[in-house]
Amino acid sequence: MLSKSSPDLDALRLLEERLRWLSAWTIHNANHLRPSADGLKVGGHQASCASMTAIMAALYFHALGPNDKVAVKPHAGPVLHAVHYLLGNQSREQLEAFRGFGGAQSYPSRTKDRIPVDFSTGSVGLGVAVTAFASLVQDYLLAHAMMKPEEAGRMVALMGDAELDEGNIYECLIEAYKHDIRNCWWIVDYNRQSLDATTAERMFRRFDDIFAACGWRVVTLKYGKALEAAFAERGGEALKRWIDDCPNADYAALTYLGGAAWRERLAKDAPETKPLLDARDDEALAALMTNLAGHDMASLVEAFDAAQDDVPTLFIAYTIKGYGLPFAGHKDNHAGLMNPGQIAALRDRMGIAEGEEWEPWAGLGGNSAEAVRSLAESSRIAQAKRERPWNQVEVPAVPVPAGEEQSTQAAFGRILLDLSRAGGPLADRIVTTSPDVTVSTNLGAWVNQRGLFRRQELADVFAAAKIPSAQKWGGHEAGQHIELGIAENNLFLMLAALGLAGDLFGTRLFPIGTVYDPFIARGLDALNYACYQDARFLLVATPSGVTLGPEGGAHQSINPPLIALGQPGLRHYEPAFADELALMMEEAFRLLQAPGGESVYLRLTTRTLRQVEREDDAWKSGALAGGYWLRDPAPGSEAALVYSGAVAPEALAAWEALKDDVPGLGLLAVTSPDLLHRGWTERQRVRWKAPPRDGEGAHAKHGGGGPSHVERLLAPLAPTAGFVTLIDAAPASLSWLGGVLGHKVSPLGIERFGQTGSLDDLYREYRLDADAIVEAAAELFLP
Ligand SMILES: Cc1ncc(C[n+]2csc(CCOP(=O)(O)OP(=O)(O)O)c2C)c(N)n1
Ligand SMILES: [Mg+2]
Repeated sequence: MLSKSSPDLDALRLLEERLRWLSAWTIHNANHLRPSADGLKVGGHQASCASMTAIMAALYFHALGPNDKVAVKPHAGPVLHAVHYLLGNQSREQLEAFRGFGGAQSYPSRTKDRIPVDFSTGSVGLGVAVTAFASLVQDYLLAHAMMKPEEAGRMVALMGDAELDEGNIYECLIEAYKHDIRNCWWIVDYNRQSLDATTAERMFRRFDDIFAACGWRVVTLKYGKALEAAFAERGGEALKRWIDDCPNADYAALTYLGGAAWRERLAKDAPETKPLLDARDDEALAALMTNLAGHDMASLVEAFDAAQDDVPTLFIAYTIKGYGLPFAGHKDNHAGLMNPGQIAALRDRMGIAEGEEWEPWAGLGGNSAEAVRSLAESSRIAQAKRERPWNQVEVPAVPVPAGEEQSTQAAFGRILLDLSRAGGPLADRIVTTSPDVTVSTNLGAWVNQRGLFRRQELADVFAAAKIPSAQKWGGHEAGQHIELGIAENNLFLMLAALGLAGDLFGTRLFPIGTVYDPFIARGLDALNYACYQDARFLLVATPSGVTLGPEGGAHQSINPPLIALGQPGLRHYEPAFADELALMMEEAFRLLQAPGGESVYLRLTTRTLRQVEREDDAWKSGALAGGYWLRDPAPGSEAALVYSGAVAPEALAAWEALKDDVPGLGLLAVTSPDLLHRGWTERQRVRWKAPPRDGEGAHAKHGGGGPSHVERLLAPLAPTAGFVTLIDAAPASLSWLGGVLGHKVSPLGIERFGQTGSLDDLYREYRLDADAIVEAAAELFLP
């Protein structure tokens, strides 16, 4: 263990000061020095940064190993940039452009920042929880010998205490406990302030209980070494008692007011502390009272060194928001910025000359500078192997399940079963996961084949007792299905972590998550979070829409296709037939590992449909690009029917009914409203000659130089033509198609909550049946 006088600690303290300075200066520069054309406040969080510079110095320059991965509290992003600036991984230009176009990001971003960022953060709580799921993924890879034990590391979350209010933390804790996760540290910057004010003390000690109940070791880092020494002095016990009883708001306010205020208050509330007060001037008293362990290097290093086993550990590090800055402790300091006079005073206090603000080691004497630099350079994180190449897996042709009548959900289960039986590298890299809907989304056959993943053997009690069941339910290390509890938010965090396995651990996995379509909404922010950091996964949502019939209104999804239209990084396909689904799954496996690829969302149904006969494969490229003519329109046709997914039979029936009265009537199958829309807007972007936006390279091929796919599809129709659109979802999912070439549209779809009933009842009630289509068409096409 390191002692207080160890030179390492002194160097770490200097590094801490440097992080505090550079993070404050980066934010100051962006707000006060960089020219602002629009007069907007740039922002940044100097107080939130200062709150955890000691924690981050101890972590990055001492505790972290080369395989450890960290999710950094979003508003401490500038500290992470400062760490990498000191390590030589970050440029001054990027720091100068902090929060500017193309500069260092406000919140750490895996995809946009130029420094190594293990997990993006921003939406509080999610970046914390994803580390627990990453620990589970690491265990999965170790168990499957897809990663060497010596490459394993610790998954670390640096979190604000307000993040402990997010429900997703507790959903995650429960799931993590069930899976017995290891090698995970969560370090709470326990400054007892959130954005608006100080936080409620009624939660004191409650967090400890909750985490301990879920199998975590809780390490509370409350008093720094100076305070602990003071407790041994005369009056020390009274001081400790007073601190322990002090409400958060009072402690924060006194911190802000400083030494004289502490003295007055302690003299009044705890007169026994007089000897302690008499022995210190105001400045020393203020330093003592803010010597919380989260700012005390010796305490931090000691605590991290003492937790070197694999037990998941919560460190509650007491801190002061804005530590060492003029607004330390002020309840409004969350977005507070030092004014030019205050930053100049801080610079002088740090011994940094004017004009040398960006110099990494400015103001340090020769010996100190050398010690600090060598500590930084020798830190294990400095030698991290950050870029890990990984192999691509060959994607075999995905055969179409046989059967004249089948649903896309049944076909999905069948395809996975066939893939499993055929074996091979792709099947071995598939990991399925589901929030308690494994059986009802048709993953059962796959799970029977491949088993549940469990680090400890899980006996299949029913099978052992010879109780008949179609479903095997035994778990072992080789299993390839991760069964989750019902909390859908965890599904998306699980998919995020699985979908980053390549970047984090050097092995690409092919994660497939299944969920009921309406409950996507339950995990929407986590889904967005997964896409934002370019995790790759296949999301299979089934059943969907009112087509699930008697299941009723509470389970009927209406808006997921609109969600998909607005979600970058997620490609929506809505197949009607098994051959479309097979094609899309094959494409998805390619996309999941393609450098410019993305995740895929398949919206499926339990409705059994008579399959269409194909004359050739010409439909396939269109189906992958978002749509194809199931019945070609005549050139110059005045009319078409347009449908997506499960309502194909109604569209076909209406087409049969109308084709004689409306010559040249086309029938367009839209397999992806999402892709058609993207292609259309991409084309506009090309016309405007704007460069592709960040992360959208994959879509460029749908626009390119020529007309987009949707423009080509609609081109045969007469400019005066009209079409009816039909989808078991919000009609706006397709109605926009009229805007592409200016056609008239009559949109059909679901706009009200559903109810129970047979398909006939429901399609009649919600106007999805052939009669409704014919009526809508009559309005459009007939004079
Ligand atoms: C989901 C979500 N809600 C709200 C916000 C806005 N926000 C940013 S930080 C924060 C609270 C910060 O408190 P804490 O986590 O304690 O961090 P501190 O700055 O005190 O270290 C809030 C509400 C957010 N980023 N994400
Ligand atoms: Mg806080």
